[in-house]
Amino acid sequence: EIDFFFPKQRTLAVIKPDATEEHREKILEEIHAGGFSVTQLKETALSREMAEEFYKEHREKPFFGQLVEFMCRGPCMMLVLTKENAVEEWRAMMGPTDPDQAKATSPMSLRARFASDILHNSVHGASNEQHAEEKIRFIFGEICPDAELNRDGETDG
Ligand code: RTP
Ligand code: MG
Repeated sequence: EIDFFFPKQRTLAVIKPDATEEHREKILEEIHAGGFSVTQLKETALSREMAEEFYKEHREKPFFGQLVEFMCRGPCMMLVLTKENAVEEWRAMMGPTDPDQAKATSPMSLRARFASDILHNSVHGASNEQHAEEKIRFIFGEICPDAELNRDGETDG
């Protein structure tokens, strides 16, 4: 198995509460078609406190209140995606934060196809490898057995 020779990376993906059942299925299809392995999966309704902690980097932003409200209004699908360069590849698959920009620059991206506006934009992806590991630990509450796979290929940022 050739994968053995190349370090894999993990990222956290979230299908947000605005995604309909149909969107969810299509997003999951894209994930598999994109060659990601789903190594952990769970559906969770975030409490307000968890949503605040999850997006704590944005605490000072004017949209923070709305973002927290939105993220705990319904169930989220939480996924750990594993692939070489997973962080960057998943963000590319999502497309830009704002669906208008996504439609203009990457019309096949998930946000171009499924997001309704800059806040209700269907999917989340960790912004770098360190955030990915931190958020995976926060959501799944453990140090996952495959965490060691990351060490060799670790890069900052
Ligand atoms: P995410 O963290 O959810 O993957 O999204 P992102 O990196 O593309 O964007 P980020 O700047 O981290 O923003 C986090 C989420 O906050 C909401 N948002 N609303 N109203 C607004 O201007 C605004 N800007 C951002 C979105 O749900 C965004 O994904
Ligand atoms: Mg972000």
